[in-house]
Amino acid sequence: MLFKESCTCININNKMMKSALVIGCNGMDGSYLMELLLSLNYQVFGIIRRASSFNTKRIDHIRDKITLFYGDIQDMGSLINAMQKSMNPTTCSTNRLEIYNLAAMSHVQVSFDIEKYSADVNALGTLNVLQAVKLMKWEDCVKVYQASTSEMYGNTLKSEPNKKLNEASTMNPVSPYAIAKLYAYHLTKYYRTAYGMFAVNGILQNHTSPRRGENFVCKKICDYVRWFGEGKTTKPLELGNLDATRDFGHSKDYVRGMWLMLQQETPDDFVLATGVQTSVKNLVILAFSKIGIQLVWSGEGVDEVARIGKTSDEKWILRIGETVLKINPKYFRPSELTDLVGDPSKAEQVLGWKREYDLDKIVQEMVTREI
Ligand code: G4F
Repeated sequence: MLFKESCTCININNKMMKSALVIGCNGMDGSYLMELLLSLNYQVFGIIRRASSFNTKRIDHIRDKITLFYGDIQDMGSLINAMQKSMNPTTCSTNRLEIYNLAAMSHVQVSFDIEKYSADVNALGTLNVLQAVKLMKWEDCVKVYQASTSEMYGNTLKSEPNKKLNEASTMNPVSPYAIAKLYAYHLTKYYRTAYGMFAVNGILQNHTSPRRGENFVCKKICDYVRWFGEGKTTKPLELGNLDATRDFGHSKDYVRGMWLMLQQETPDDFVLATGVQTSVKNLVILAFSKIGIQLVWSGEGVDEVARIGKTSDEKWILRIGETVLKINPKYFRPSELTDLVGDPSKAEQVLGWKREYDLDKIVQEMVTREI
């Protein structure tokens, strides 16, 4: 049974358990965050959207430890219902419900095709969360985390080269996804200043893991390399812009940062990043190196291809020269965000946040593991 009728806050050693409600809990970040919260003895609640097929594979292993509500960020009634059932009104101000808003239409390229839906979910959905708290007068009962994104910066690095993006950098979004997220970012700040709500933005650079959705670039590349290594595919991998650079971190590190943001005395916004910039092309090179293949590149633009070059594994020797990657322009975006890299100094200094993964470790894990 998904639905739980009322909150029964458990008392361990006379200490009230902390509670958290994760909106969009069955995504990559939601699943790792709920694992973290359970390890910290939280009572964990989550909202999932109804779908015709089961969509809980990332959280099935913790299903008996959490309480799920059906809901939708576009449906304020369902948000209020879940908040009410997750909250303990008797300990409101001392034991605030932590609300993590991770619900989003999170694919940048797809947002060019479904512009209004992206705004409905990413912008107005966040309004629903914050307004629900205000209308119910729960400002003193909750802390809200808003999943903001480095996509909001757009191509700021073009005019500020050699810099890393921090909390003060200019935001100039270039996709429907990021424009909607910028609205939600400002709304979160506005609710903080206008209504004294504990509401914070985590401005996160691209983060990934074996649980990442299949159509994000790092997951797509690592899955391909694993399948190629296992002989499950012979067709070349097709990608779009290889020159784009991103700052890739691990979701597990980033959900720890989210949690830290809600443990502070005063609400504030923080960047989470690794500070390391990697091109999509270098990501491909790194992933193939994990199965003992060095690539040889030729051609330019849409004609660029990668072939098997030198190899440290004799199983590839007879396949040297085989094409393993080509460009498919369908993956180009109407407006490209070319470069991103973040500066996590504030999070490191104020939150004491420290990442445990570097890109080599992330890719090693993702090439080896499916989920
Ligand atoms: O993996 P991506 O689709 O992620 P993107 O656009 O950076 O967005 C992700 O990170 C953001 C934070 O910075 C989040 F807000 C957002 O929700 C999401 O999680 O693409 C990364 C780069 C892009 O430049 C894209 O053009 O890879 C390039 N790319 C090249 N070929 C490709 C492909 N991206 C995808 N998805 N698929 C390709 O075939």
